[in-house]
Amino acid sequence: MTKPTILMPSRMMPLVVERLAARFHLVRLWEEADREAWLAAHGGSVRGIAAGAHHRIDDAFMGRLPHLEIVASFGVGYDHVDAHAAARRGVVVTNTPDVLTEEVADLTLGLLLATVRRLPQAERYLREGRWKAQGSFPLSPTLRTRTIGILGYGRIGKAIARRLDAFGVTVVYHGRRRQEGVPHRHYDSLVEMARAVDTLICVAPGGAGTRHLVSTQVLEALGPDGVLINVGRGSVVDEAALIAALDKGTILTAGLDVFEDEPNVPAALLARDDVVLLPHVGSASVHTREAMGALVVDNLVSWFEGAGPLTPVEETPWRGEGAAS
Ligand code: 8YV
Repeated sequence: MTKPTILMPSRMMPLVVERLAARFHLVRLWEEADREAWLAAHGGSVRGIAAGAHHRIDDAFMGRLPHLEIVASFGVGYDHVDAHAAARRGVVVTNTPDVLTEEVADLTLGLLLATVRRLPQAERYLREGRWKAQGSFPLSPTLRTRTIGILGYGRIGKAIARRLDAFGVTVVYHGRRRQEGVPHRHYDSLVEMARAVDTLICVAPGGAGTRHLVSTQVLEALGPDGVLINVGRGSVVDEAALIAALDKGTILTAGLDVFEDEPNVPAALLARDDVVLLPHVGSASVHTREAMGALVVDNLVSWFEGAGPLTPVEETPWRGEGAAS
Protein backbone atom coordinates (compact mmCIF):
# COMPACT_ATOMS: atom_id res chain seq x y z
CA MET A 1 0.00 0.00 0.00
CA THR A 2 1.36 3.44 -0.85
CA LYS A 3 1.98 5.68 2.10
CA PRO A 4 -0.33 8.72 2.41
CA THR A 5 1.37 12.01 1.57
CA ILE A 6 1.59 14.47 4.44
CA LEU A 7 2.56 18.06 3.71
CA MET A 8 4.55 19.98 6.30
CA PRO A 9 4.48 23.63 5.12
CA SER A 10 7.01 24.90 7.67
CA ARG A 11 9.61 23.24 9.88
CA MET A 12 8.33 21.47 12.98
CA MET A 13 10.21 19.92 15.90
CA PRO A 14 12.47 16.93 15.06
CA LEU A 15 10.28 14.47 16.96
CA VAL A 16 7.34 15.28 14.69
CA VAL A 17 9.40 15.23 11.50
CA GLU A 18 11.05 11.91 12.36
CA ARG A 19 7.87 10.11 13.41
CA LEU A 20 5.92 11.35 10.40
CA ALA A 21 8.73 10.50 7.98
CA ALA A 22 8.82 6.95 9.36
CA ARG A 23 5.09 6.36 8.84
CA PHE A 24 4.11 8.57 5.87
CA HIS A 25 5.47 10.09 2.70
CA LEU A 26 6.42 13.40 4.31
CA VAL A 27 6.92 16.46 2.12
CA ARG A 28 8.98 19.19 3.78
CA LEU A 29 7.60 22.07 1.76
CA TRP A 30 10.00 24.61 3.26
CA GLU A 31 12.88 22.68 1.66
CA GLU A 32 11.39 22.90 -1.83
CA ALA A 33 13.17 25.49 -3.95
CA ASP A 34 9.91 26.50 -5.62
CA ARG A 35 6.99 25.90 -3.29
CA GLU A 36 4.42 27.21 -5.75
CA ALA A 37 5.66 24.85 -8.45
CA TRP A 38 5.58 21.92 -6.03
CA LEU A 39 1.99 22.70 -5.05
CA ALA A 40 0.92 23.09 -8.67
CA ALA A 41 2.52 19.80 -9.70
CA HIS A 42 1.85 17.63 -6.63
CA GLY A 43 -0.92 19.31 -4.59
CA GLY A 44 -3.32 16.56 -5.67
CA SER A 45 -1.27 13.92 -3.85
CA VAL A 46 -1.55 15.54 -0.42
CA ARG A 47 -3.96 13.89 2.03
CA GLY A 48 -2.84 15.44 5.29
CA ILE A 49 -1.12 18.57 6.60
CA ALA A 50 1.05 18.80 9.70
CA ALA A 51 0.80 22.48 10.54
CA GLY A 52 3.15 24.45 12.75
CA ALA A 53 1.68 26.98 15.15
CA HIS A 54 2.22 29.96 12.90
CA HIS A 55 1.70 28.73 9.36
CA ARG A 56 -1.52 30.12 7.93
CA ILE A 57 -3.73 27.40 6.42
CA ASP A 58 -6.50 29.34 4.69
CA ASP A 59 -9.22 28.39 2.25
CA ALA A 60 -7.07 29.22 -0.79
CA PHE A 61 -4.22 27.02 0.46
CA MET A 62 -6.56 24.09 1.11
CA GLY A 63 -8.07 24.69 -2.34
CA ARG A 64 -4.72 23.75 -3.86
CA LEU A 65 -4.92 20.32 -2.21
CA PRO A 66 -8.08 18.71 -3.65
CA HIS A 67 -7.59 15.39 -1.81
CA LEU A 68 -6.85 16.92 1.57
CA GLU A 69 -8.55 15.04 4.43
CA ILE A 70 -7.00 16.33 7.64
CA VAL A 71 -5.04 19.29 9.03
CA ALA A 72 -3.22 18.34 12.24
CA SER A 73 -2.21 21.58 13.88
CA PHE A 74 0.34 22.11 16.65
CA GLY A 75 -1.00 24.09 19.62
CA VAL A 76 -4.34 24.36 21.34
CA GLY A 77 -5.09 27.65 19.57
CA TYR A 78 -5.74 27.23 15.85
CA ASP A 79 -6.60 30.73 14.68
CA HIS A 80 -4.00 30.24 11.91
CA VAL A 81 -6.21 27.53 10.38
CA ASP A 82 -9.49 28.48 8.70
CA ALA A 83 -11.49 25.73 10.42
CA HIS A 84 -14.82 26.92 8.96
CA ALA A 85 -13.40 26.64 5.44
CA ALA A 86 -12.03 23.20 6.34
CA ALA A 87 -15.49 22.15 7.55
CA ARG A 88 -17.04 23.30 4.25
CA ARG A 89 -14.46 21.25 2.38
CA GLY A 90 -15.04 18.16 4.55
CA VAL A 91 -11.52 18.45 5.97
CA VAL A 92 -10.99 17.55 9.65
CA VAL A 93 -8.85 19.91 11.76
CA THR A 94 -7.17 18.73 14.95
CA ASN A 95 -5.35 20.71 17.65
CA THR A 96 -3.37 19.72 20.76
CA PRO A 97 -5.54 20.42 23.81
CA ASP A 98 -5.10 19.09 27.37
CA VAL A 99 -1.42 18.16 27.12
CA LEU A 100 -0.42 21.82 27.65
CA THR A 101 -3.10 22.91 30.12
CA GLU A 102 -1.12 22.67 33.36
CA GLU A 103 2.08 24.00 31.78
CA VAL A 104 0.39 27.17 30.50
CA ALA A 105 -1.37 27.62 33.85
CA ASP A 106 1.98 27.33 35.66
CA LEU A 107 3.50 29.94 33.37
CA THR A 108 0.54 32.25 33.89
CA LEU A 109 0.98 32.22 37.66
CA GLY A 110 4.69 32.87 37.17
CA LEU A 111 3.96 35.82 34.90
CA LEU A 112 1.32 37.18 37.27
CA LEU A 113 3.65 37.05 40.26
CA ALA A 114 6.56 38.44 38.23
CA THR A 115 4.40 41.35 37.08
CA VAL A 116 2.73 42.22 40.39
CA ARG A 117 5.78 41.67 42.61
CA ARG A 118 8.13 43.14 39.99
CA LEU A 119 10.49 40.16 40.01
CA PRO A 120 12.39 40.91 36.75
CA GLN A 121 12.91 44.51 37.89
CA ALA A 122 14.13 43.30 41.31
CA GLU A 123 16.56 40.92 39.65
CA ARG A 124 17.87 43.65 37.37
CA TYR A 125 18.30 45.88 40.43
CA LEU A 126 20.47 43.26 42.12
CA ARG A 127 22.54 42.54 39.00
CA GLU A 128 23.14 46.24 38.41
CA GLY A 129 24.70 46.49 41.88
CA ARG A 130 21.98 48.82 43.07
CA TRP A 131 21.08 46.77 46.16
CA LYS A 132 24.57 47.46 47.50
CA ALA A 133 24.71 51.05 46.26
CA GLN A 134 21.17 52.24 46.91
CA GLY A 135 19.73 49.86 49.49
CA SER A 136 16.53 47.83 49.39
CA PHE A 137 14.48 47.47 46.22
CA PRO A 138 11.34 49.67 46.32
CA LEU A 139 8.23 48.00 47.72
CA SER A 140 6.03 46.37 45.10
CA PRO A 141 2.26 46.09 44.64
CA THR A 142 0.70 42.93 46.07
CA LEU A 143 -1.38 39.98 44.99
CA ARG A 144 -2.90 39.72 48.47
CA THR A 145 -5.77 42.17 48.02
CA ARG A 146 -6.57 41.36 44.41
CA THR A 147 -9.70 40.14 42.72
CA ILE A 148 -8.90 38.36 39.52
CA GLY A 149 -11.11 38.15 36.45
CA ILE A 150 -10.46 35.42 33.90
CA LEU A 151 -11.37 36.00 30.27
CA GLY A 152 -11.43 32.53 28.69
CA TYR A 153 -12.66 30.13 31.38
CA GLY A 154 -11.96 26.95 29.46
CA ARG A 155 -9.53 24.18 30.35
CA ILE A 156 -6.54 26.48 30.82
CA GLY A 157 -8.60 29.22 32.46
CA LYS A 158 -9.90 26.73 35.04
CA ALA A 159 -6.39 25.39 35.72
CA ILE A 160 -5.30 28.98 36.38
CA ALA A 161 -8.33 29.54 38.62
CA ARG A 162 -7.52 26.39 40.66
CA ARG A 163 -4.04 27.71 41.30
CA LEU A 164 -5.37 31.14 42.25
CA ASP A 165 -7.84 29.52 44.69
CA ALA A 166 -4.85 28.00 46.44
CA PHE A 167 -3.28 31.47 46.60
CA GLY A 168 -6.33 32.67 48.54
CA VAL A 169 -7.46 35.39 46.13
CA THR A 170 -10.95 35.90 44.71
CA VAL A 171 -11.51 34.64 41.16
CA VAL A 172 -14.38 35.45 38.79
CA TYR A 173 -14.80 34.86 35.06
CA HIS A 174 -16.39 36.21 31.92
CA GLY A 175 -17.50 33.96 29.09
CA ARG A 176 -20.23 33.73 26.50
CA ARG A 177 -22.28 31.55 28.82
CA ARG A 178 -22.45 30.81 32.53
CA GLN A 179 -20.98 27.40 33.32
CA GLU A 180 -22.78 25.06 35.70
CA GLY A 181 -21.08 23.47 38.68
CA VAL A 182 -18.07 25.76 38.83
CA PRO A 183 -16.96 27.57 41.99
CA HIS A 184 -16.40 31.00 40.42
CA ARG A 185 -18.80 33.84 39.75
CA HIS A 186 -19.77 34.54 36.16
CA TYR A 187 -20.09 37.96 34.52
CA ASP A 188 -22.09 38.35 31.29
CA SER A 189 -20.27 41.52 30.43
CA LEU A 190 -16.51 41.88 30.19
CA VAL A 191 -16.68 45.59 31.04
CA GLU A 192 -18.71 44.83 34.16
CA MET A 193 -16.24 42.18 35.21
CA ALA A 194 -13.33 44.54 34.58
CA ARG A 195 -15.05 47.09 36.83
CA ALA A 196 -15.38 44.50 39.60
CA VAL A 197 -11.77 43.26 39.49
CA ASP A 198 -8.31 44.82 39.52
CA THR A 199 -6.51 42.03 37.68
CA LEU A 200 -7.54 40.64 34.30
CA ILE A 201 -6.07 37.41 32.98
CA CYS A 202 -6.73 36.76 29.29
CA VAL A 203 -6.60 33.16 28.14
CA ALA A 204 -9.14 33.58 25.35
CA PRO A 205 -8.39 31.97 21.99
CA GLY A 206 -7.74 34.19 18.98
CA GLY A 207 -9.85 34.65 15.87
CA ALA A 208 -12.43 37.14 14.68
CA GLY A 209 -14.77 36.54 17.64
CA THR A 210 -12.25 37.66 20.25
CA ARG A 211 -10.34 40.37 18.38
CA HIS A 212 -9.69 43.45 20.55
CA LEU A 213 -12.10 42.31 23.26
CA VAL A 214 -9.77 44.04 25.70
CA SER A 215 -10.45 47.59 24.52
CA THR A 216 -9.93 51.10 25.88
CA GLN A 217 -13.27 50.76 27.66
CA VAL A 218 -12.27 47.49 29.36
CA LEU A 219 -8.92 48.95 30.42
CA GLU A 220 -10.64 52.03 31.82
CA ALA A 221 -12.98 49.77 33.77
CA LEU A 222 -10.01 47.82 35.14
CA GLY A 223 -8.76 51.04 36.65
CA PRO A 224 -5.55 52.62 37.97
CA ASP A 225 -4.55 49.63 40.12
CA GLY A 226 -5.28 47.33 37.19
CA VAL A 227 -2.96 44.56 36.06
CA LEU A 228 -3.46 42.92 32.68
CA ILE A 229 -1.98 39.48 32.03
CA ASN A 230 -2.29 38.01 28.53
CA VAL A 231 -1.30 34.42 27.77
CA GLY A 232 -3.96 33.62 25.13
CA ARG A 233 -3.55 35.47 21.87
CA GLY A 234 -2.16 38.93 21.22
CA SER A 235 -5.11 39.77 18.99
CA VAL A 236 -7.49 39.65 21.98
CA VAL A 237 -5.96 42.85 23.38
CA ASP A 238 -6.02 46.13 21.47
CA GLU A 239 -2.28 46.70 21.82
CA ALA A 240 -2.41 50.39 20.86
CA ALA A 241 -5.13 50.93 23.48
CA LEU A 242 -3.03 49.07 26.04
CA ILE A 243 0.03 51.22 25.34
CA ALA A 244 -2.09 54.36 25.66
CA ALA A 245 -3.60 53.06 28.92
CA LEU A 246 -0.14 52.37 30.36
CA ASP A 247 1.10 55.81 29.28
CA LYS A 248 -1.86 57.58 30.85
CA GLY A 249 -1.88 55.50 34.04
CA THR A 250 -5.33 54.18 33.16
CA ILE A 251 -4.04 50.82 34.42
CA LEU A 252 -1.02 50.00 36.60
CA THR A 253 0.90 47.51 34.51
CA ALA A 254 0.83 44.42 32.29
CA GLY A 255 2.46 41.03 31.87
CA LEU A 256 2.33 39.74 28.29
CA ASP A 257 3.33 36.41 26.78
CA VAL A 258 1.57 37.08 23.47
CA PHE A 259 1.48 40.02 21.05
CA GLU A 260 -0.53 41.18 18.07
CA ASP A 261 2.26 40.79 15.52
CA GLU A 262 4.67 38.19 16.86
CA PRO A 263 7.63 38.23 17.04
CA ASN A 264 7.38 42.01 16.68
CA VAL A 265 6.89 43.69 20.04
CA PRO A 266 6.05 47.40 19.92
CA ALA A 267 8.95 49.67 20.86
CA ALA A 268 6.61 51.48 23.24
CA LEU A 269 6.30 48.30 25.32
CA LEU A 270 10.00 47.43 25.10
CA ALA A 271 10.84 50.91 26.39
CA ARG A 272 8.78 50.46 29.56
CA ASP A 273 10.51 49.09 32.64
CA ASP A 274 7.28 48.31 34.48
CA VAL A 275 5.81 45.70 32.10
CA VAL A 276 6.93 42.08 31.93
CA LEU A 277 7.29 40.73 28.40
CA LEU A 278 7.81 37.08 27.45
CA PRO A 279 8.40 35.59 23.97
CA HIS A 280 5.27 33.37 23.82
CA VAL A 281 6.60 30.64 26.10
CA GLY A 282 3.33 29.52 27.74
CA SER A 283 3.69 25.90 26.67
CA ALA A 284 7.39 26.02 25.88
CA SER A 285 8.97 23.32 28.04
CA VAL A 286 10.62 20.29 26.44
CA HIS A 287 8.16 18.02 28.25
CA THR A 288 5.03 19.78 27.04
CA ARG A 289 6.16 20.64 23.52
CA GLU A 290 7.06 16.95 23.01
CA ALA A 291 3.61 15.92 24.21
CA MET A 292 2.05 18.43 21.81
CA GLY A 293 4.20 17.18 18.93
CA ALA A 294 3.31 13.57 19.71
CA LEU A 295 -0.38 14.46 19.61
CA VAL A 296 0.00 16.00 16.14
CA VAL A 297 1.51 12.74 14.92
CA ASP A 298 -0.99 10.55 16.79
CA ASN A 299 -3.90 12.42 15.20
CA LEU A 300 -2.55 11.73 11.71
CA VAL A 301 -1.73 8.09 12.48
CA SER A 302 -5.16 7.50 13.98
CA TRP A 303 -6.86 9.15 11.00
CA PHE A 304 -4.98 7.15 8.40
CA GLU A 305 -5.56 3.93 10.35
CA GLY A 306 -9.27 4.64 9.91
CA ALA A 307 -9.84 5.25 13.63
CA GLY A 308 -10.76 8.92 13.28
CA PRO A 309 -9.06 12.00 14.70
CA LEU A 310 -8.14 11.99 18.40
CA THR A 311 -8.72 15.69 19.08
CA PRO A 312 -10.86 17.30 16.35
CA VAL A 313 -11.74 20.98 16.84
CA GLU A 314 -15.37 21.95 17.38
CA GLU A 315 -15.84 23.30 13.84
CA THR A 316 -15.02 19.87 12.37
CA PRO A 317 -16.54 17.32 14.75
CA TRP A 318 -15.84 13.66 14.08
CA ARG A 319 -18.82 11.98 12.48
CA GLY A 320 -17.35 8.53 12.14
CA GLU A 321 -16.08 8.41 8.56
CA GLY A 322 -12.44 7.39 8.61
CA ALA A 323 -9.77 7.75 5.98
CA ALA A 324 -9.74 5.17 3.22
CA SER A 325 -6.05 4.50 3.79
C1 8YV B 1 1.81 27.26 20.77
C2 8YV B 1 0.02 28.21 21.93
O1 8YV B 1 2.30 26.03 20.76
O2 8YV B 1 -1.01 26.12 22.00
C3 8YV B 1 -1.13 27.30 21.71
O3 8YV B 1 -2.17 27.77 21.28
O4 8YV B 1 -0.11 29.37 21.94
C4 8YV B 1 1.33 27.63 22.13
O5 8YV B 1 1.29 26.63 23.04
C5 8YV B 1 2.74 28.27 20.29
O6 8YV B 1 1.99 29.14 19.50
C6 8YV B 1 3.90 27.70 19.53
O7 8YV B 1 4.74 28.71 19.18
